[in-house]
Amino acid sequence: MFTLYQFDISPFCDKVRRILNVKGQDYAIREVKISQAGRLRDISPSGKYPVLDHDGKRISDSTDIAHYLERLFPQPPLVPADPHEAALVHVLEDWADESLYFQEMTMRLVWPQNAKHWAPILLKDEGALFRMIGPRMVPKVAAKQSKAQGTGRKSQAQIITDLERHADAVAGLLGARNYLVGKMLSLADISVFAQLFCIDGTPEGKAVIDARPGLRAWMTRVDQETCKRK
Ligand SMILES: N[C@@H](CCC(=O)N[C@@H](CS)C(=O)NCC(=O)O)C(=O)O
Repeated sequence: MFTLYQFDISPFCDKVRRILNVKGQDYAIREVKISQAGRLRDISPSGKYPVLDHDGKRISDSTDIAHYLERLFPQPPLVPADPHEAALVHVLEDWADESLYFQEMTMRLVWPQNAKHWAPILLKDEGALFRMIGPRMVPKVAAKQSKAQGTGRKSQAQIITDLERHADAVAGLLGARNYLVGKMLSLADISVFAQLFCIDGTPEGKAVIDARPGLRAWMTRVDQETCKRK
């Protein structure tokens, strides 16, 4: 039995849900309140989510979870057997998790025009008081993390320029292919998709993706192949 401790709008939690879907595994979801995340040390010692509970064994970090599931359920493979392809998948996953993530987080939760939409969604399960004061706190907390990483020191125009380069790079990698690495859906597709899906949830990000039809077609394909089958 799998239980996913998560924040619904986290790209890393989306990534894990999609991996579980591809592997054909059922799971229960336990939504974690942001206000309690740092205190639930028995569930997540780092305070970060996703955490996947598998019959009482807890695995944190989406990459560790991905490899855990890959070992348990090798079919369909999300990490290619070929070492060159596996290396490319790893590098793309790490780029998505460690670079694209800060763009999505900054665009959704720091930029005031988007934070006013996304902060209340992030806080939807909180108590009334936190739902009232939280939307003003979220952009400040997110900005602190984003500034420490570097993205948050850039202007919105600079971040859009970076995003355009990233989008061109993903579109260029795809060319006329269906997937980022090799001929099959892989962890690279799911990881990059999960971050771009969040970026697509901002008007600025959507415009960058819409301007690249090949990228949009790939996003639709990955979404369809990784969503939960009814
Ligand atoms: N490398 C981790 C990153 C997870 C992560 O940063 N999760 C964010 C939500 S998107 C989080 O839990 N933030 C809470 C915090 O930093 O206190 C993974 O791949 O799971």
